[in-house]
Amino acid sequence: MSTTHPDSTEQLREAMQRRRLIPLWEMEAEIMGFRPNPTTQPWLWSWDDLYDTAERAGHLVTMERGGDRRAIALANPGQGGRPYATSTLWAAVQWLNGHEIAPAHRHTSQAIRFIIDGAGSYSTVEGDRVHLGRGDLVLTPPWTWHDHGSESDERAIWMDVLDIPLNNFLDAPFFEPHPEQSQEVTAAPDESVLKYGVGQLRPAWEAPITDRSPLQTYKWRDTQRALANLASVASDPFDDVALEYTNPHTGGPVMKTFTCWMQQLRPGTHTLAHRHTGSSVYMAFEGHGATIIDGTRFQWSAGDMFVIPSWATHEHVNGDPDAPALLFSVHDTPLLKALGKHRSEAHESSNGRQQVTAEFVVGEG
Ligand code: 1HN
Repeated sequence: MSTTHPDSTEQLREAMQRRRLIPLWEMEAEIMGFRPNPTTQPWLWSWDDLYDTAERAGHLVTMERGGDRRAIALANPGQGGRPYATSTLWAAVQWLNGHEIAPAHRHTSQAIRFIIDGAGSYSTVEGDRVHLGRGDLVLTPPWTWHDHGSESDERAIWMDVLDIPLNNFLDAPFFEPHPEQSQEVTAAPDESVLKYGVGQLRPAWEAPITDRSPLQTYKWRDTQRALANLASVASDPFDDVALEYTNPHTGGPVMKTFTCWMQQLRPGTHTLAHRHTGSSVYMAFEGHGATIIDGTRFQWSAGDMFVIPSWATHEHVNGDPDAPALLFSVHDTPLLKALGKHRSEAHESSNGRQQVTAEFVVGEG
Protein backbone atom coordinates (compact mmCIF):
# COMPACT_ATOMS: atom_id res chain seq x y z
CA MET A 1 0.00 0.00 0.00
CA SER A 2 1.40 3.40 -0.95
CA THR A 3 1.85 5.94 1.82
CA THR A 4 1.16 8.84 -0.59
CA HIS A 5 -2.29 7.32 -1.39
CA PRO A 6 -3.56 5.81 1.85
CA ASP A 7 -6.42 3.47 1.20
CA SER A 8 -8.84 1.69 3.53
CA THR A 9 -11.47 -1.00 3.11
CA GLU A 10 -14.00 1.69 4.03
CA GLN A 11 -12.85 3.86 1.11
CA LEU A 12 -12.86 0.82 -1.16
CA ARG A 13 -16.42 -0.02 -0.13
CA GLU A 14 -17.56 3.54 -0.84
CA ALA A 15 -15.83 3.55 -4.20
CA MET A 16 -17.54 0.28 -5.10
CA GLN A 17 -20.90 1.65 -4.01
CA ARG A 18 -20.47 4.77 -6.19
CA ARG A 19 -19.38 2.61 -9.10
CA ARG A 20 -22.27 0.16 -8.61
CA LEU A 21 -19.95 -2.73 -7.90
CA ILE A 22 -20.50 -5.34 -5.18
CA PRO A 23 -17.74 -7.64 -3.91
CA LEU A 24 -18.50 -11.36 -3.77
CA TRP A 25 -16.84 -11.68 -0.35
CA GLU A 26 -19.71 -9.74 1.28
CA MET A 27 -22.57 -11.46 -0.56
CA GLU A 28 -21.48 -15.00 -1.25
CA ALA A 29 -23.96 -16.81 1.02
CA GLU A 30 -26.80 -14.63 -0.26
CA ILE A 31 -26.29 -15.33 -3.94
CA MET A 32 -24.89 -18.86 -3.72
CA GLY A 33 -26.81 -20.76 -1.05
CA PHE A 34 -25.87 -24.22 0.15
CA ARG A 35 -29.47 -25.24 -0.51
CA PRO A 36 -32.72 -23.64 -1.78
CA ASN A 37 -34.24 -21.06 0.53
CA PRO A 38 -37.36 -19.96 -1.37
CA THR A 39 -39.38 -16.92 -0.36
CA THR A 40 -42.48 -18.75 -1.64
CA GLN A 41 -44.37 -20.13 1.35
CA PRO A 42 -46.45 -23.26 1.69
CA TRP A 43 -50.00 -21.86 1.65
CA LEU A 44 -53.63 -22.85 1.12
CA TRP A 45 -56.70 -21.02 -0.19
CA SER A 46 -60.07 -22.53 0.73
CA TRP A 47 -62.73 -23.25 -1.88
CA ASP A 48 -65.26 -21.32 0.22
CA ASP A 49 -63.10 -18.17 0.03
CA LEU A 50 -62.26 -18.69 -3.66
CA TYR A 51 -65.87 -19.31 -4.65
CA ASP A 52 -67.29 -16.47 -2.56
CA THR A 53 -64.75 -13.99 -4.00
CA ALA A 54 -65.28 -15.12 -7.58
CA GLU A 55 -69.07 -15.06 -7.22
CA ARG A 56 -69.00 -11.50 -5.87
CA ALA A 57 -66.66 -10.45 -8.69
CA GLY A 58 -69.14 -12.06 -11.11
CA HIS A 59 -71.78 -9.60 -9.93
CA LEU A 60 -69.59 -6.52 -9.61
CA VAL A 61 -66.93 -6.71 -12.31
CA THR A 62 -67.79 -6.54 -15.99
CA MET A 63 -65.66 -8.11 -18.69
CA GLU A 64 -64.27 -5.36 -20.87
CA ARG A 65 -61.27 -4.96 -23.09
CA GLY A 66 -58.28 -4.36 -20.90
CA GLY A 67 -59.55 -6.66 -18.19
CA ASP A 68 -60.31 -9.53 -20.58
CA ARG A 69 -60.57 -12.22 -17.88
CA ARG A 70 -62.39 -12.30 -14.55
CA ALA A 71 -59.53 -14.16 -12.90
CA ILE A 72 -58.51 -13.83 -9.27
CA ALA A 73 -54.93 -14.84 -8.57
CA LEU A 74 -53.42 -16.66 -5.62
CA ALA A 75 -51.01 -14.18 -4.01
CA ASN A 76 -48.42 -16.14 -2.08
CA PRO A 77 -47.42 -14.16 1.04
CA GLY A 78 -43.78 -14.84 0.14
CA GLN A 79 -44.10 -13.07 -3.22
CA GLY A 80 -43.93 -9.52 -1.86
CA GLY A 81 -47.48 -8.50 -2.76
CA ARG A 82 -47.25 -9.72 -6.35
CA PRO A 83 -50.09 -11.90 -7.67
CA TYR A 84 -47.85 -14.97 -7.92
CA ALA A 85 -48.53 -18.40 -6.43
CA THR A 86 -44.85 -19.38 -6.71
CA SER A 87 -41.73 -17.82 -8.25
CA THR A 88 -42.60 -19.38 -11.64
CA LEU A 89 -46.37 -20.02 -11.56
CA TRP A 90 -49.42 -17.77 -11.64
CA ALA A 91 -52.63 -19.51 -10.56
CA ALA A 92 -56.17 -18.26 -10.32
CA VAL A 93 -59.83 -19.03 -10.12
CA GLN A 94 -61.77 -17.66 -13.10
CA TRP A 95 -65.50 -16.96 -13.28
CA LEU A 96 -67.47 -16.56 -16.51
CA ASN A 97 -71.12 -15.48 -16.25
CA GLY A 98 -73.77 -17.13 -18.42
CA HIS A 99 -73.81 -15.75 -22.02
CA GLU A 100 -70.59 -13.86 -21.42
CA ILE A 101 -67.53 -13.77 -23.68
CA ALA A 102 -63.92 -13.54 -22.49
CA PRO A 103 -62.46 -11.90 -25.63
CA ALA A 104 -59.86 -13.43 -27.93
CA HIS A 105 -56.19 -12.58 -27.42
CA ARG A 106 -52.79 -14.23 -27.42
CA HIS A 107 -49.69 -13.99 -25.28
CA THR A 108 -46.30 -15.60 -24.87
CA SER A 109 -47.17 -16.91 -21.42
CA GLN A 110 -48.36 -20.48 -21.75
CA ALA A 111 -51.57 -21.41 -20.00
CA ILE A 112 -53.79 -24.25 -18.92
CA ARG A 113 -57.27 -24.23 -17.48
CA PHE A 114 -58.72 -27.05 -15.43
CA ILE A 115 -62.49 -27.00 -15.42
CA ILE A 116 -64.32 -27.12 -12.10
CA ASP A 117 -67.78 -26.50 -13.60
CA GLY A 118 -68.08 -25.90 -17.34
CA ALA A 119 -71.85 -25.27 -17.32
CA GLY A 120 -72.35 -24.81 -21.07
CA SER A 121 -69.16 -22.84 -21.72
CA TYR A 122 -66.52 -23.31 -24.42
CA SER A 123 -62.93 -22.36 -25.21
CA THR A 124 -61.64 -21.73 -28.71
CA VAL A 125 -57.90 -22.15 -29.24
CA GLU A 126 -56.54 -21.42 -32.74
CA GLY A 127 -59.92 -22.00 -34.37
CA ASP A 128 -60.63 -25.26 -32.50
CA ARG A 129 -63.65 -24.93 -30.18
CA VAL A 130 -64.27 -27.35 -27.32
CA HIS A 131 -67.12 -27.52 -24.86
CA LEU A 132 -65.88 -27.44 -21.30
CA GLY A 133 -66.89 -30.11 -18.82
CA ARG A 134 -65.88 -30.73 -15.21
CA GLY A 135 -62.40 -32.24 -15.03
CA ASP A 136 -61.35 -31.26 -18.57
CA LEU A 137 -57.85 -29.82 -19.03
CA VAL A 138 -57.50 -27.24 -21.81
CA LEU A 139 -54.14 -26.05 -23.18
CA THR A 140 -53.17 -22.65 -24.50
CA PRO A 141 -49.62 -22.96 -25.86
CA PRO A 142 -47.59 -19.74 -26.24
CA TRP A 143 -48.89 -17.19 -28.77
CA THR A 144 -52.09 -19.07 -29.63
CA TRP A 145 -55.36 -17.14 -30.05
CA HIS A 146 -57.90 -18.08 -27.41
CA ASP A 147 -61.28 -16.92 -26.19
CA HIS A 148 -63.90 -18.35 -23.88
CA GLY A 149 -67.66 -18.04 -23.98
CA SER A 150 -70.86 -19.27 -22.45
CA GLU A 151 -73.96 -20.49 -24.25
CA SER A 152 -76.01 -21.12 -21.12
CA ASP A 153 -77.67 -19.16 -18.32
CA GLU A 154 -75.23 -20.55 -15.79
CA ARG A 155 -71.81 -19.36 -14.69
CA ALA A 156 -68.69 -21.43 -15.43
CA ILE A 157 -65.73 -21.66 -13.08
CA TRP A 158 -62.24 -23.02 -13.58
CA MET A 159 -58.63 -22.91 -12.39
CA ASP A 160 -56.03 -21.11 -14.53
CA VAL A 161 -52.29 -21.63 -14.38
CA LEU A 162 -49.80 -19.61 -16.45
CA ASP A 163 -46.03 -19.16 -16.36
CA ILE A 164 -46.41 -15.36 -15.95
CA PRO A 165 -43.75 -14.91 -13.20
CA LEU A 166 -41.18 -16.78 -15.27
CA ASN A 167 -42.12 -14.91 -18.44
CA ASN A 168 -41.73 -11.59 -16.65
CA PHE A 169 -38.47 -12.65 -14.98
CA LEU A 170 -37.11 -13.44 -18.43
CA ASP A 171 -38.34 -10.07 -19.76
CA ALA A 172 -40.20 -11.94 -22.49
CA PRO A 173 -43.86 -10.92 -22.20
CA PHE A 174 -45.85 -10.14 -25.35
CA PHE A 175 -49.62 -9.71 -25.56
CA GLU A 176 -51.96 -8.95 -28.45
CA PRO A 177 -55.72 -8.50 -28.50
CA HIS A 178 -57.55 -10.16 -31.42
CA PRO A 179 -59.36 -7.71 -33.74
CA GLU A 180 -62.64 -9.60 -33.14
CA GLN A 181 -64.20 -10.41 -29.79
CA SER A 182 -64.42 -14.10 -30.74
CA GLN A 183 -62.11 -15.71 -33.28
CA GLU A 184 -63.57 -17.68 -36.17
CA VAL A 185 -64.14 -21.38 -35.49
CA THR A 186 -62.34 -23.28 -38.27
CA ALA A 187 -62.23 -26.82 -36.87
CA ALA A 188 -64.99 -29.36 -36.27
CA PRO A 189 -66.30 -29.40 -32.68
CA ASP A 190 -63.74 -31.14 -30.42
CA GLU A 191 -61.57 -31.79 -33.50
CA SER A 192 -58.25 -32.23 -31.68
CA VAL A 193 -59.84 -34.73 -29.29
CA LEU A 194 -61.31 -36.70 -32.20
CA LYS A 195 -58.03 -36.69 -34.15
CA TYR A 196 -55.49 -37.22 -31.37
CA GLY A 197 -57.48 -38.23 -28.29
CA VAL A 198 -56.51 -41.91 -28.42
CA GLY A 199 -52.84 -41.20 -27.82
CA GLN A 200 -51.34 -44.45 -29.04
CA LEU A 201 -52.97 -44.04 -32.48
CA ARG A 202 -52.19 -41.18 -34.89
CA PRO A 203 -53.62 -40.18 -38.31
CA ALA A 204 -51.44 -42.23 -40.68
CA TRP A 205 -50.84 -39.40 -43.16
CA GLU A 206 -49.53 -36.97 -40.53
CA ALA A 207 -46.10 -36.71 -38.92
CA PRO A 208 -45.91 -36.57 -35.12
CA ILE A 209 -46.48 -33.09 -33.69
CA THR A 210 -43.61 -32.37 -31.34
CA ASP A 211 -43.35 -28.59 -30.87
CA ARG A 212 -46.55 -28.58 -28.82
CA SER A 213 -49.23 -31.06 -27.89
CA PRO A 214 -51.60 -31.88 -30.78
CA LEU A 215 -54.35 -32.39 -28.19
CA GLN A 216 -56.06 -29.17 -27.17
CA THR A 217 -58.24 -30.74 -24.49
CA TYR A 218 -57.78 -33.73 -22.20
CA LYS A 219 -61.33 -34.91 -21.49
CA TRP A 220 -62.19 -35.97 -17.97
CA ARG A 221 -63.62 -39.33 -19.05
CA ASP A 222 -60.19 -40.32 -20.46
CA THR A 223 -58.30 -39.13 -17.38
CA GLN A 224 -60.75 -40.94 -15.12
CA ARG A 225 -60.36 -44.19 -17.05
CA ALA A 226 -56.56 -43.96 -16.99
CA LEU A 227 -56.61 -43.33 -13.23
CA ALA A 228 -58.85 -46.32 -12.55
CA ASN A 229 -56.69 -48.53 -14.79
CA LEU A 230 -53.44 -47.45 -13.17
CA ALA A 231 -54.87 -47.78 -9.65
CA SER A 232 -55.68 -51.43 -10.40
CA VAL A 233 -52.02 -52.30 -11.10
CA ALA A 234 -49.44 -49.80 -9.81
CA SER A 235 -48.66 -46.86 -7.53
CA ASP A 236 -45.75 -44.71 -6.37
CA PRO A 237 -44.64 -44.52 -2.70
CA PHE A 238 -44.47 -40.69 -2.72
CA ASP A 239 -47.46 -39.83 -4.94
CA ASP A 240 -49.64 -42.95 -4.99
CA VAL A 241 -51.62 -43.21 -8.26
CA ALA A 242 -50.26 -40.23 -10.19
CA LEU A 243 -50.64 -39.51 -13.90
CA GLU A 244 -48.81 -36.86 -15.90
CA TYR A 245 -50.70 -35.35 -18.84
CA THR A 246 -48.47 -35.73 -21.89
CA ASN A 247 -48.10 -34.73 -25.51
CA PRO A 248 -49.21 -38.08 -26.99
CA HIS A 249 -46.66 -37.80 -29.81
CA THR A 250 -43.59 -37.22 -27.63
CA GLY A 251 -44.55 -38.57 -24.20
CA GLY A 252 -43.26 -35.27 -22.80
CA PRO A 253 -45.07 -32.68 -20.68
CA VAL A 254 -47.93 -30.61 -22.15
CA MET A 255 -45.94 -27.38 -21.78
CA LYS A 256 -42.23 -26.56 -21.96
CA THR A 257 -42.20 -24.69 -18.68
CA PHE A 258 -44.65 -26.73 -16.59
CA THR A 259 -46.37 -30.07 -16.42
CA CYS A 260 -49.82 -31.14 -15.17
CA TRP A 261 -50.80 -34.13 -13.08
CA MET A 262 -53.96 -35.81 -11.91
CA GLN A 263 -53.46 -38.11 -8.97
CA GLN A 264 -55.62 -40.39 -6.95
CA LEU A 265 -54.85 -41.03 -3.30
CA ARG A 266 -56.53 -44.33 -2.69
CA PRO A 267 -58.65 -44.73 0.47
CA GLY A 268 -56.43 -44.86 3.56
CA THR A 269 -53.23 -43.86 1.72
CA HIS A 270 -50.43 -42.10 3.56
CA THR A 271 -47.48 -41.55 1.20
CA LEU A 272 -43.81 -41.34 2.10
CA ALA A 273 -42.28 -37.86 2.36
CA HIS A 274 -39.76 -36.41 -0.08
CA ARG A 275 -38.55 -33.11 -1.45
CA HIS A 276 -37.40 -31.87 -4.83
CA THR A 277 -36.45 -28.65 -6.53
CA GLY A 278 -39.27 -26.87 -8.35
CA SER A 279 -42.56 -25.45 -7.11
CA SER A 280 -46.12 -26.78 -7.43
CA VAL A 281 -49.71 -25.58 -7.24
CA TYR A 282 -52.42 -28.11 -6.34
CA MET A 283 -56.17 -28.15 -6.45
CA ALA A 284 -58.11 -30.75 -4.47
CA PHE A 285 -60.59 -31.98 -7.06
CA GLU A 286 -62.56 -34.63 -5.18
CA GLY A 287 -62.66 -35.96 -1.63
CA HIS A 288 -60.67 -34.69 1.29
CA GLY A 289 -57.32 -35.29 2.91
CA ALA A 290 -54.16 -33.51 4.00
CA THR A 291 -50.70 -32.64 2.75
CA ILE A 292 -47.92 -32.21 5.31
CA ILE A 293 -45.43 -29.58 4.13
CA ASP A 294 -42.27 -28.96 6.18
CA GLY A 295 -44.01 -30.27 9.30
CA THR A 296 -47.25 -28.28 8.90
CA ARG A 297 -50.48 -30.12 8.10
CA PHE A 298 -52.58 -28.52 5.35
CA GLN A 299 -56.02 -30.05 5.49
CA TRP A 300 -57.93 -29.83 2.21
CA SER A 301 -61.25 -30.70 0.62
CA ALA A 302 -62.65 -30.31 -2.88
CA GLY A 303 -61.84 -26.95 -4.50
CA ASP A 304 -59.08 -25.90 -2.08
CA MET A 305 -55.83 -24.78 -3.76
CA PHE A 306 -52.40 -25.00 -2.16
CA VAL A 307 -48.73 -24.41 -2.90
CA ILE A 308 -45.65 -26.55 -2.25
CA PRO A 309 -42.47 -24.47 -2.61
CA SER A 310 -39.20 -25.78 -4.00
CA TRP A 311 -37.31 -28.19 -1.73
CA ALA A 312 -40.15 -28.33 0.85
CA THR A 313 -40.60 -31.82 2.30
CA HIS A 314 -44.10 -33.10 1.61
CA GLU A 315 -46.34 -36.14 1.93
CA HIS A 316 -50.03 -36.73 1.18
CA VAL A 317 -52.71 -38.36 3.32
CA ASN A 318 -56.15 -39.66 2.46
CA GLY A 319 -57.46 -40.72 5.85
CA ASP A 320 -60.86 -41.76 4.50
CA PRO A 321 -61.05 -45.58 4.46
CA ASP A 322 -63.81 -45.62 1.83
CA ALA A 323 -63.43 -42.74 -0.65
CA PRO A 324 -60.51 -41.89 -2.94
CA ALA A 325 -59.21 -38.30 -3.02
CA LEU A 326 -58.17 -36.63 -6.28
CA LEU A 327 -55.56 -33.90 -6.69
CA PHE A 328 -54.91 -31.87 -9.83
CA SER A 329 -51.51 -30.18 -9.86
CA VAL A 330 -49.09 -28.10 -11.91
CA HIS A 331 -45.30 -28.34 -11.48
CA ASP A 332 -42.43 -26.40 -13.03
CA THR A 333 -40.36 -29.62 -13.20
CA PRO A 334 -39.77 -29.54 -17.02
CA LEU A 335 -37.96 -26.25 -16.58
CA LEU A 336 -35.67 -27.60 -13.86
CA LYS A 337 -35.00 -30.78 -15.80
CA ALA A 338 -34.20 -28.94 -19.03
CA LEU A 339 -31.74 -26.70 -17.18
CA GLY A 340 -30.02 -29.47 -15.24
CA LYS A 341 -31.33 -28.17 -11.91
CA HIS A 342 -33.67 -30.97 -10.88
CA ARG A 343 -32.83 -32.76 -7.63
CA SER A 344 -34.92 -34.90 -5.31
CA GLU A 345 -34.43 -36.88 -2.14
CA ALA A 346 -36.50 -39.06 0.15
CA HIS A 347 -37.13 -37.85 3.69
CA GLU A 348 -34.94 -39.60 6.20
CA SER A 349 -36.76 -40.79 9.29
CA SER A 350 -37.57 -44.19 10.76
CA ASN A 351 -40.93 -44.41 8.97
CA GLY A 352 -40.09 -42.14 6.01
CA ARG A 353 -42.61 -39.52 7.15
CA GLN A 354 -42.48 -36.18 8.95
CA GLN A 355 -43.41 -35.20 12.44
CA VAL A 356 -46.42 -32.87 12.34
CA THR A 357 -45.59 -29.77 14.37
CA ALA A 358 -48.27 -27.29 13.22
CA GLU A 359 -51.68 -27.08 11.61
CA PHE A 360 -52.33 -24.49 8.85
CA VAL A 361 -55.38 -22.36 9.58
CA VAL A 362 -57.07 -20.56 6.67
CA GLY A 363 -57.40 -16.84 7.13
CA GLU A 364 -54.45 -16.38 9.46
CA GLY A 365 -51.27 -14.58 8.47
C1 1HN B 1 -55.61 -15.41 -19.88
O1 1HN B 1 -55.63 -15.32 -21.21
C2 1HN B 1 -56.44 -16.33 -19.23
O2 1HN B 1 -57.30 -17.27 -21.21
C3 1HN B 1 -56.40 -16.43 -17.87
O3 1HN B 1 -58.32 -17.70 -19.42
C4 1HN B 1 -55.56 -15.64 -17.13
C5 1HN B 1 -53.90 -13.88 -16.99
C6 1HN B 1 -53.12 -12.94 -17.59
C7 1HN B 1 -53.15 -12.80 -18.96
C8 1HN B 1 -53.95 -13.61 -19.73
C9 1HN B 1 -57.40 -17.17 -20.02
C10 1HN B 1 -54.74 -14.70 -17.74
C11 1HN B 1 -54.75 -14.57 -19.13
